[in-house]
Amino acid sequence: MSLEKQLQELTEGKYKKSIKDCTDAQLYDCVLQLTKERISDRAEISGKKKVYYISMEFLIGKLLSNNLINLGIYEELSQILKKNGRDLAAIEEAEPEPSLGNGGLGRLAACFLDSIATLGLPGDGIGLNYHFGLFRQVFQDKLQKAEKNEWIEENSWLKKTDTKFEVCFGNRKVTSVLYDMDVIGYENGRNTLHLFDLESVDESLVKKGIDFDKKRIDKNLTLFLYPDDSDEAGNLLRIYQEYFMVSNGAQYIVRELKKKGRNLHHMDQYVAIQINDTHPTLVIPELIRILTWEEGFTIEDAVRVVSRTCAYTNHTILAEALETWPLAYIEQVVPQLVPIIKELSARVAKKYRDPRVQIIDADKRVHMAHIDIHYGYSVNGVAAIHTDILKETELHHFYEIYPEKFNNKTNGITFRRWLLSCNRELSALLTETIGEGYKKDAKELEKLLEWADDPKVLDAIEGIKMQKKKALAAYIREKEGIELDPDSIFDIQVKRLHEYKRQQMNALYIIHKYLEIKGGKKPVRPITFLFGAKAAPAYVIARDIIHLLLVLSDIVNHDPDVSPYMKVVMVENYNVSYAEKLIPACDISEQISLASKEASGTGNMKFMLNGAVTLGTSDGANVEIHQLVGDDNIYIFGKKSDVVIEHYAKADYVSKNYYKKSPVIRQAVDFIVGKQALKAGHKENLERLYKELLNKDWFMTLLDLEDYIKVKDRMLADYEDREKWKRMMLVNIAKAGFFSSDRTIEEYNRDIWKLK
Ligand code: 26Q
Repeated sequence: MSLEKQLQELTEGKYKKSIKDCTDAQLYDCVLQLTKERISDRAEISGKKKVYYISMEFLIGKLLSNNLINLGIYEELSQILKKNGRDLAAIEEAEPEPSLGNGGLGRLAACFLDSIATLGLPGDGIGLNYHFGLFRQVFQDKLQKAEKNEWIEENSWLKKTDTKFEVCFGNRKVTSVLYDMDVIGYENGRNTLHLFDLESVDESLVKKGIDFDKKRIDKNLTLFLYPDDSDEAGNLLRIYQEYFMVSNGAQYIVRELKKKGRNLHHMDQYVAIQINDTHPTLVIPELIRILTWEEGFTIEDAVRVVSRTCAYTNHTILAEALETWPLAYIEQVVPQLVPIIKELSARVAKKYRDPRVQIIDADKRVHMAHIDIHYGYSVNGVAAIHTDILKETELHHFYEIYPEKFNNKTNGITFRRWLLSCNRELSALLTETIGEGYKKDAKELEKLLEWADDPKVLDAIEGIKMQKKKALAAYIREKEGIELDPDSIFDIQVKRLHEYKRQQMNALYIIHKYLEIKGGKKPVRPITFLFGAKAAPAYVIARDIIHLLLVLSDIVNHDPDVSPYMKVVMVENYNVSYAEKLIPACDISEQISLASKEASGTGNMKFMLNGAVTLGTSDGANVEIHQLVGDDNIYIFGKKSDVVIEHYAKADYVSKNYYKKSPVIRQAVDFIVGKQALKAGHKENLERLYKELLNKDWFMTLLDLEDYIKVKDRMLADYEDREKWKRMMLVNIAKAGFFSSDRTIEEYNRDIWKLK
């Protein structure tokens, strides 16, 4: 049936209306239905061996555009709607965004599912169906407030299945229900994301904000996703969630193997399980439990085959983010796993005396990563520098035992979402210039280098950037009520709020600029500073930094001496959809984490691909971006990771010394508790932040501040050399091919999963 006819039948059947007469919401509902029907025609990807990507987070974003693109019907549908006086973009606005992830780790899982299906590899996701996901952020009185994000509608991408499992906790038994979402490859077949839910979940437990009765496990288990902070991580509920996920996942995998008639003793020939950070670690003892208790395996056999099946990815070296749980907690939540964890720990203790590699430590805490490393067959970091640091410092003692397990898999992003979908204009220009090949083979983007001196192509890239800046300005006018000048430089920092990511350093630069302008030193061209970030509700300093940014936005934007030259905007509830609008409009991409702390970063790749130039430290994948584009096409500043690591080792960084030494630093820091700021903001928050910077500054903001100011000023000046800047944009786009998640997944498959 033709696409138009199919849509017509749907609108007539469901709403007794023509395409022209439906509301946007009704049309969205019909297009959703149509897309689901088209997806179900696609063949399921199959093969002898399958990967299960287990993750507490899948930050999938809205799915309509992506699914239409991957089905190859985006353009056609867009034309049909246009002919009927309708606009696909307006219809997409009606789709709610699921917030099933915190940030990078969850978004990576979503990009990986897209690439696995695109490459035609059999691979499913296993996760949880959080009813309210991560909280929705609103600003009140210049403070972050958390509300629930309701995203599940009557008709959605979720398909309820008949699959149910029982999950036993120490004090009760619960039943799960499985919801599936199709994952469609780009011009390829279909895999599945399995999201487990609690049958007895009760949304009415949530009263106001995001508060709910933490004790009602049978009702609350799948209500919310935990924010990525360490303060609240001690909560038992997180362990309940983790076990609920892995128990369902393990049961699902074993059931599927049996259905296919596979010999479980050879599980590793049919299945690879990729453990996304330590959060799903309990899948290892859970599988061992199932195999020994229910399948009659000896413990030897169970341990052997599970260890050959599970592989672990590390996403952080922040000590405070590494999961360790008191054994007593695990005893309370899943007593049935305790004898197994003790056995696994005893085997390690028998072989290795080093206390640093034990599973259960002297304080009776269980180190999740240690289970993964001893009882998995692969350990990977997510960028070259990150993997090197793991080997040399953080996990050095493990590297000495198992050098063969360690490998690097530099992260990637799916170009379907982060180029074809969010920047159709740029993608059309690329197709016109270098052909379609880059859509399937991202390396072909390098062909663009042949046009590096072609004024027509360079101007076209610049023109598209302007178009995207105008579109963002219009969106921000509507959403935030702030007017932006598209001729100004758009400087953007969007990512989770964390001290190591150093949004506070960017804020200090803004203060510095503000004071310069007040002193009569006007920039040649106005600058727009854009931020987007959620802070974990229990992370006090992170919330204080948001407060400072909102205070600065108020002061700067309302100062008639200054606002013609600079604006500061902190967008509310930054999420995937917002990212898709911000990233294509960016001139300067802020990637300013303290060297050694950002495992990889993936936003940096998205900005580069869309023609932004990076201002960054030698951290995470910035290092590889630098190598690819060369010194002339990136702005690197700040102390290198070896220097930073040495400061930590010697504990010799004293932020006050930097404050005392430099008048520029002093002025900027003092502004936080100056008259103006205190008038616009809250004393308590601002003073706390001020003291933190002066007395602690754990992530060494003041160490790099002067260099940051210097390099950022040089970058702003270079922006005026339009020929140079346009060329930098082009080189960044051309060199971004390496960061396609298709490349990353090919490497996972080649080195770890070995599916085909
Ligand atoms: C742990 C225990 C209890 C509650 C929550 C958590 C928790 C949840 C989420 C801990 C960490 C996270 C998320 C981590 C994350 O997003 N890491 C990022 O992963 C990206 C993909 O590899 C990297 O690019 C980023 O550098 C890294 O910060």
